[in-house]
Amino acid sequence: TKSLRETLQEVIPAKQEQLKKLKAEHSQAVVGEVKVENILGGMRGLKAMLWEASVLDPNEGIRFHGLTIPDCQKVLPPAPGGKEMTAESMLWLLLTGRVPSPAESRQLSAELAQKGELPAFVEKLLDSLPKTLHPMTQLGMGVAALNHDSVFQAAYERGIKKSEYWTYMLEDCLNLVAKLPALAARIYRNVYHPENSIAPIDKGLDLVGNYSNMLGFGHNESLTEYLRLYIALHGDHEGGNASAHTAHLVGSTLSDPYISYSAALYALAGPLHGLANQEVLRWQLAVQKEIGDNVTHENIREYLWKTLKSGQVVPGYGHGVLRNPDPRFIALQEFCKTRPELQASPTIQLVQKTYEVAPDVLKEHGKTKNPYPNVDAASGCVLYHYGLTEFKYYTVIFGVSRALGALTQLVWARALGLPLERPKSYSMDALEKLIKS
Ligand code: AMX
Repeated sequence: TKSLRETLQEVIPAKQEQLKKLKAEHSQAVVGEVKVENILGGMRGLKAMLWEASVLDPNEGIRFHGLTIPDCQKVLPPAPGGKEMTAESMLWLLLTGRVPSPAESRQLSAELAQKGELPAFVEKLLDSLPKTLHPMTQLGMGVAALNHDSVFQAAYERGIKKSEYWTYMLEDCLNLVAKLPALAARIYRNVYHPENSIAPIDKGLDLVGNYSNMLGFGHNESLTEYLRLYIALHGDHEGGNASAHTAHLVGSTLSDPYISYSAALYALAGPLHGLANQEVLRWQLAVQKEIGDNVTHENIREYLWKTLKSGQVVPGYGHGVLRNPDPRFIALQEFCKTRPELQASPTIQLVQKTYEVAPDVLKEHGKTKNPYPNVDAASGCVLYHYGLTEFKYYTVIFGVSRALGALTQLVWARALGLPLERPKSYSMDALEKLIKS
């Protein structure tokens, strides 16, 4: 059994060599062109970023180091006694490109559990915040405050060689992943259940097992397994999405991982990105409130049109890159099929029924390039069914997860010595001049 650090040390030289070769042999190769529509259209489709851990294909969805979601479900080790891949297994894959053995995955679980407690001042900071402050705002604040103990920042101040950056980054990134469950659970407890105490970290449990425990749902094996799947699946979605890109951009200034990821969380908090799962549930509950539990396809069609005609987007549908149903959505739907109690839930049935109607409505509406569901169309309903009903909190769970990919890239960016990110911008006047010249 190798440690994560040893494994990374083994794989980094080959990647550094690959980058060197790309620079030396292909620096001037053309892989696309920049059109005015890219500049005006939020850089959609522009091939302009290096991101190691995953690549998103518009039709088949995400692959993590070449592995599809079903591949990962087959090969990534679950928690002892469980079936779903763990966050640690996914993190190991993302960081190293290798599938960990069960022993390696467990060893990482033990390390994270060891590092999982929050400094007292961060607990105090969270406890002092008003309950009415959005949980995502609180999460970003807590993550930023953890930079008090950044080993990268301390080492940088001391003066270290560029080739050593990644080792300190890795240390910070593992510390942050380890502390996210305690941070996120404390926010949940403070905002929704101040009467409850928080379970201590169990050194024998995996990261999400502990998270579920600290949230107060540890007794619910189904929910814990769902959270494992959810957190592994949401871990990375290549580099251009707003949260991952933000972490990368801020990190490129050599900010430490805590403040880089804090910035990313505030990108995730927007309704077009991570807040969509909260919006989906709000939409579903509004439908149920108006129509009751026996919602027909016709009811849903009418409701979808009502949403669209009022100028709003249908949350959980559409995507910046995907052009087919999101395989993460499919994987979560499949999870529901394995449990009769989930199949009987009106909220979960509504997700399925909406899926049967919405693509045609969105096609007829004719605006979105992708009329199919993204992961957020399904992710909240299972949480809701199992009693995690505070949907303002859902994006926090996404935020716990997205750290896996965003932090992985920070380690790689430093291992590869990637530069400060600094694209060129133009005013409309300057752009017009450029077009004429
Ligand atoms: N309902 C209604 N209209 C939609 C739509 C939807 N679900 N998705 C896209 N459109 C509209 C856009 O608003 C845009 O309209 P405009 O021309 O009037 O501005 C037009 O269709 C073209 O948009 P697009 O190129 O298909 O999408 P995009 O790349 O600009 O945006 C996304 C992608 C996800 C922001 C968009 O599809 C959306 O708003 N979806 C609903 C919110 C959502 O589910 N977000 C979660 C995404 C996944 C995630 O990050 N978690």
